[in-house]
Amino acid sequence: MKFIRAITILCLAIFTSCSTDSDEITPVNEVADLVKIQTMENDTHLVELYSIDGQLEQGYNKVSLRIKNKIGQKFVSDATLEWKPIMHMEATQHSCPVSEVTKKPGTESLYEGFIVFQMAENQTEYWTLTLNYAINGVDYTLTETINVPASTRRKVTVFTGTDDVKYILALIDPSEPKVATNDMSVGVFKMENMMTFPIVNSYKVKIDPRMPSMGNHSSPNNVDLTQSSADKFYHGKLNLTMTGYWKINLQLENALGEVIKGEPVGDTNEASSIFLELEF
Ligand SMILES: [Cu+2]
Repeated sequence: MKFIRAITILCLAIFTSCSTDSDEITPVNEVADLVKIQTMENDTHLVELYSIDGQLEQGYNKVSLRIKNKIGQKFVSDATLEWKPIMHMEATQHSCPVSEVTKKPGTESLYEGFIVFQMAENQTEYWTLTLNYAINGVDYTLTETINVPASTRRKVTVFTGTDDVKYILALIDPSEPKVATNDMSVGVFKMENMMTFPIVNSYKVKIDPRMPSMGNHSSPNNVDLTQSSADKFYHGKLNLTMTGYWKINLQLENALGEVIKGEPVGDTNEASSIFLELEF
């Protein structure tokens, strides 16, 4: 009898605490720290595109999205999807480096990934984004024009190596440079064809930051970028000793340690043929 009473009290305690908890749950705003870029639409769904500042631009972009059912206005939590950006140029069409689109951990409805726009739109040439997605075994698709303006400083560089491969190298961090030793990361991709841009593995990105306006001085204690097995990007340290305009001269080394693009900076050579830019 005593045992049963104990169980009863225990059950009551669990039920009481559970119902108290659920009463207190307010819906989490999963896009609270994001800004909407645009809402795309087909017959069945609204797709909201987000980024940190509500814009896309030439270079590396982290993009989030959520899908809302037009009927019921509920967000979809169990979609599988892929995206395909296409640049419509006068003479040709091509895509760009992209990640897979995956559910953001800890959210119900938010999906995320990255897109590297190696070219900006112009008066006559533009980008579209196609989303192919499936919900409960039913396939859907949606395509809309997106705005990809040029970045003010060079955040992505496209070049051909001595191996005749076309590469795309994009700055990821620092996105907010400081007078400090900054964590630096870039993505390195190769152009397999007009539509496929896989990540390049086991290379090295050598960096030499310079201030052209101040005698082209460098900074000490920079660390060249090597590939992380976790995110497949290239990581190193970038020491910025003052604010202003910095040109980050680059050399790309293949897995054999051979430089396949870029030149060392010195007295007779003020810049490498490949570089990124920062100004802060
Ligand atoms: Cu293009």
